[in-house]
Amino acid sequence: MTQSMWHASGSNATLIRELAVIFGILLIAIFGIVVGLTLFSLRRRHRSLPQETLERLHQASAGTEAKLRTAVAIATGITVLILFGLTVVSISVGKIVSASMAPAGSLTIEVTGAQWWWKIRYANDDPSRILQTANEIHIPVGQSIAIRGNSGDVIHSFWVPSLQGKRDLIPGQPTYEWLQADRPGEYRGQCAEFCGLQHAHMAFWVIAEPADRFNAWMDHQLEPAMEPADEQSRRGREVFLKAACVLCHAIRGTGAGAQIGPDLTHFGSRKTIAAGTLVNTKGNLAGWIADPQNIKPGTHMATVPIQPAEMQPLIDYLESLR
Ligand code: HEC
Ligand SMILES: [Cu+2]
Repeated sequence: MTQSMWHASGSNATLIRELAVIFGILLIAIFGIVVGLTLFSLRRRHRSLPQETLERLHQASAGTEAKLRTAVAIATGITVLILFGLTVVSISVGKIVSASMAPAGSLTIEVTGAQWWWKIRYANDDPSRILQTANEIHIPVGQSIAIRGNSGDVIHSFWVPSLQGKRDLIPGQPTYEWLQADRPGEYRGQCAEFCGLQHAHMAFWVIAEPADRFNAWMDHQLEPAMEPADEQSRRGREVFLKAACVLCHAIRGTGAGAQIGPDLTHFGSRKTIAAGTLVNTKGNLAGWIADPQNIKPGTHMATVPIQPAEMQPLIDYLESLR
């Protein structure tokens, strides 16, 4: 599914879409009427009237004046009523959509914006079930999800048009909201607050799936990274662990535990590379590691020199982290 507020799949998104429809239809209708009347009166003006008719019109002008005044008063009244109505509708939708308290018992997901990717953390009272991941949020369909937003650097904005309205992520000032997907699906989200050079390449996916599939995903993600299945991947892991990658990335179950960049424990299971910038394929991954600055100029991932012979094992290893 693409990223579109017209494909609403959650109650808040549906309200926002309905608001847009009401505004759209009403304003287009008014625009049509105004343009129509303008064209009509322009045509009438151009018709030249004989002298005697003009004189007759002048005499009738006292009565006509009063009629016109009433017409203008009524039109003004209607305008005020419409504006008032739209204001009330708009404010009520805004109030519902920006309600920050999720229903009790909701799953809480902490979303931290970073230039230019998303750190995702599933909160849990049981520390062994806290999950850290990046750029892809899985949620159970039909359940309310509390989102606790934060930022590590500048102001970002969390936005999944099919599921909710925008919510700013502000450094040091958590923001709260909740969302729910009524239908299973893959919903694209995007940072909606200009946050620097790669703002446009700061996307993510929300994947809503039935509870049993979500639970299976969760259980699997909580596990440490898979052991390399073959010699090639084993070599790849060595390459990763002795290169500078470990200064920024974590792969649970190995010695790599840095939190500067996205957690890569189950990187191979994600749809995209670098916050929705590239589809997650071996070829794209090779391009990304060889020259991240070329793909995403300004990105905070450094170019780490990798020997040509070591690139293939490294890629095979990372893609095997499903
Ligand atoms: C200086 C810190 C740093 C180093 C060193 C570094 N990375 Fe990164 N890496 C990042 C950051 C930050 C991102 C997020 C970039 C973005 O999306 O703008 C990232 C993104 C990635 C991604 C995409 C993750 C995703 O979910 O989209 C992969 C894969 C990756 N790095 C692998 C590597 C490998 C392999 C190495 C070593 C060869 C490496 N990185 C070295 C900081 C680093
Ligand atoms: Cu941003």
